Amino acid sequence: MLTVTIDGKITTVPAGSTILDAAKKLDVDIPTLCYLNLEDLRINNKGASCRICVVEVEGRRNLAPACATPASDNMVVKTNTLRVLNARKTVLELLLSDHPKDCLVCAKSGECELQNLAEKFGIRESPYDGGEMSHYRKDISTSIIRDMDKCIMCRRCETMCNDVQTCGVLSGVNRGFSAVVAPAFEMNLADTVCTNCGQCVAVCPVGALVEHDHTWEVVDALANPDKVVIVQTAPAVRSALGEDLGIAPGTSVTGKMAAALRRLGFDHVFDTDFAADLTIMEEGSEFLDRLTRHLNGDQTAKLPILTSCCPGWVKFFEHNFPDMLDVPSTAKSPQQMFGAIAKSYYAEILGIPREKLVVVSVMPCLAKKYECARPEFAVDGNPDVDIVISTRELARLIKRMNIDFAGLPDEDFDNPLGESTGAAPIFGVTGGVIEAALRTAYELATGETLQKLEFEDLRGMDGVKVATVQVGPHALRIGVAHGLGNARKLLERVRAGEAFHAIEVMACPGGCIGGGGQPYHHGDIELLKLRTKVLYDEDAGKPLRKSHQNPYIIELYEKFLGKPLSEKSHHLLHTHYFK
Ligand code: HC1
Ligand code: SF4
Repeated sequence: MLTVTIDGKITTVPAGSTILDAAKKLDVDIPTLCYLNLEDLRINNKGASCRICVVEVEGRRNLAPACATPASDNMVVKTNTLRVLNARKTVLELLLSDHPKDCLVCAKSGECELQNLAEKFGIRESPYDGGEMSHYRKDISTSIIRDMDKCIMCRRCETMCNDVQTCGVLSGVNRGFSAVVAPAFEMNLADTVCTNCGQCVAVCPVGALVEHDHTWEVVDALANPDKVVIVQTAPAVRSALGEDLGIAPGTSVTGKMAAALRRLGFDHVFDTDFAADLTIMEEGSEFLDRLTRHLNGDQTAKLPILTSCCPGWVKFFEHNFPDMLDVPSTAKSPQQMFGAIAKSYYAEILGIPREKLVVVSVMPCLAKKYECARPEFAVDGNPDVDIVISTRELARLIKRMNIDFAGLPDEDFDNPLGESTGAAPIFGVTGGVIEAALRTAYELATGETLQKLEFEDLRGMDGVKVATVQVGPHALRIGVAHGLGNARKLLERVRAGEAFHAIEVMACPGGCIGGGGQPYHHGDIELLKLRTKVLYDEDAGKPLRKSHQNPYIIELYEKFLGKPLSEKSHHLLHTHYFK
């Protein structure tokens, strides 16, 4: 261990630690901008490019960046000398001299790390103002808006896109005022292999990368007397929405969320969790069908089955594994199953044409905005899901409409599309979809009651998890990956011939709880663990915990779909993939 003194306080840290690690241990605040390190998720931006974290180290002539300078034994550090403060102030003034001053209308206002530091350092103008500035056109995709005039070249997005997600879309190009982080040939994101995962947005410290906001489309729809407007909320939203509305992290806000959506004026408040149960019925049945045929020697029955509910992952495998498009499950995602059922079964119940119904989704994810716009998810140009807003956008809408969220009572979802079992909320956590599928597949395959519902080997933050699960006579080899880089590693193993029966992939680190549309986590891994706990607790507290027990799913099959994998189910609930 190394002994380090910072601002007169003494601590010990293991070899390999940085000055910043030691400062964190002592609760000494050193400002950072480019720094990002979520160790459990192997996310580490090593750029050390912004130099806002400089400190004085006794015996050294130059100031040292705390995030990239290794601690050494008996090191003495000062973080708040005049020299340090002046250096940080200059860094901020230089950054601000090439940064638009439109904070009033910036999507990141209030959450911008640069704005917060400028405030903290009392910067009112920059002596470097008035010189040359960078100018780029805005790049607007269905999911993401890139406004590179605001980029501070911290390169967090690049690390995320290339090292963590292995998508290779973003890289720093050019020099001086032309320097920018951009796709190849400065193409629009929508024309690249970008998966819309939104993880670059999740880590951008400023307003250079933000979600494409669709809240005004929702306000317009709600004000239209000719429309019936319904809403579905994804599993992970309830684990984090409260964070943006003054409620302690780690608090489930499911009941308050349902109440708020009702106050916003939605005609019916439903739950994607209902469709998650439906997904298990279809995907679980597809898995058992493929497994049985495979065991009977049918070469066309491909294994492993891959989950297909994450649209970032779907676009990733379409681009990167075009030779394996017959491997993923054909089941649509819960979001799209919900839309298809709402605009057929539920529109029939209401006795209205599908065009009169507006389906709004609240998702932790930015790729869901892209997913609902895919042409195959529309009938005669009318989409199954009309508008997607993120968790952050819902919080914004609740504030805009003056709803006292913390003071709301807990309310239930409406039925028939609002009921769910415990298998559904865990969809929002890495490993949860496959755990939910196994609960149902086990009982359907064996006819026996599953005694222990928690599959501990499939839980946790390891990037790739592999476990063997006994289902009757079959020892099933299951894989789980979260983050697209981990997915790539696992899929390469499959391509190389390693045998698996089923694999779950979620594009975002931690699963949807860490989605690109969730309240900003600012690199706090503990926050992601708290969100995970909310969803596991919600599962544990439900009276029914297996999808096939959901009474409204049973009714949907009896009254409308027939049975899983029926012709009608195939037509409404399954899809195909494109090269
Ligand atoms: Fe997800 Fe899913 S779990 S993809 O992560 O399968 O977004 O929460 O809604 O569709 O149910 C996201 C979450 C979500 C779908 C479900
Ligand atoms: Fe890369 Fe995901 Fe951002 Fe697209 S959305 S640029 S894939 S990190």
